[in-house]
Amino acid sequence: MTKQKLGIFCGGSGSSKFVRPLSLYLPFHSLEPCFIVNVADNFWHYGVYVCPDVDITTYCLSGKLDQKTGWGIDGDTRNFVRNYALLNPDEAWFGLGDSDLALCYRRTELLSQGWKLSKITEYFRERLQIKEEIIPASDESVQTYILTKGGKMHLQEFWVKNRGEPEVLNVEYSGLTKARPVPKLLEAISSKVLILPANPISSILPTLNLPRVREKLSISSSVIAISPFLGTNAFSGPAAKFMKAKKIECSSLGVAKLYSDFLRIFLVHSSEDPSVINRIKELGVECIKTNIIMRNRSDQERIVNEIANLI
Ligand code: FO1
Repeated sequence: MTKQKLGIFCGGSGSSKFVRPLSLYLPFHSLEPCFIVNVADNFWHYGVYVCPDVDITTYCLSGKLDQKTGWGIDGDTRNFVRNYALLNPDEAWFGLGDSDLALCYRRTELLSQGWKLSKITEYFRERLQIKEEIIPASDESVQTYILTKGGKMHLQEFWVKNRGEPEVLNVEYSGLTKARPVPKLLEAISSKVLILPANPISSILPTLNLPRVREKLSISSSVIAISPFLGTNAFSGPAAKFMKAKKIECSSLGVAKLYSDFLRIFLVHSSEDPSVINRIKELGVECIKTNIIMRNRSDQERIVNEIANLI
């Protein structure tokens, strides 16, 4: 039986818990997941091009992800960074494991031979025997910068080097006006779409704001999203800090407003405040309460089945 494509918007660690369960259980519902991944946290470090969200998704799907951190490869060694730190301690703040470095090194080689990021990601997918499509949102460079009292810094510098501590004044993207979505992204969102819980500002908006993406979602797609918030707390990462800086309510309601021009169904956690749910419904979005916290395999299967039934 032919399977229907489901375009799935992903970020990094926040979405990682959902990626493998979706790949395992969606095919039983005749759905073929296509993972559309944020590229706005990509950056150059140690002389290589690192694409954290693309790599997190790749490692999830190949069963290699370090589940404890939500990034990197399980059991990876750190010889490179440890030795680099002896020579250049100020720049050794990014914990790239040795096997992870090998992948980033190969990506850098292929980029220097003129390959596009989407082609390189496809090549890695084949080498690592991953069945599912992984679509980096754009082949062009898009960068997320965080404006703080101490100055402007790249997202990775804010989150990893400075441990997400500086007060955030604003979040800006560079390259977004010139970047185009890769053609496969537009194909993957032509019918059914799922947006995973991820930082809306730094992981989802950079993809949504690429030319034609929002327009295509509002015209032709049926879109379900899972909230990355429980009350006023984000499940992971600096989402609340970024939303506050952008003067957007730090809650599921704030996220629903960001997606309201195309969102059809929003899944929020069972304990979500009824007044928040009513206000989401007033936006014209169907809001469904369910347990969106995944603790074990049966939670994973349950959530994927619920999503598949809604689709
Ligand atoms: N996050 C950290 O908090 N500390 C790290 O040292 C770190 C290293 C790292 C290496 C490879 C990779 O693909 C991701 C890595 N991350 C690390 C995660 C990453 O900074 C963020 O989770 C994403 O960029 C958020 O979208």
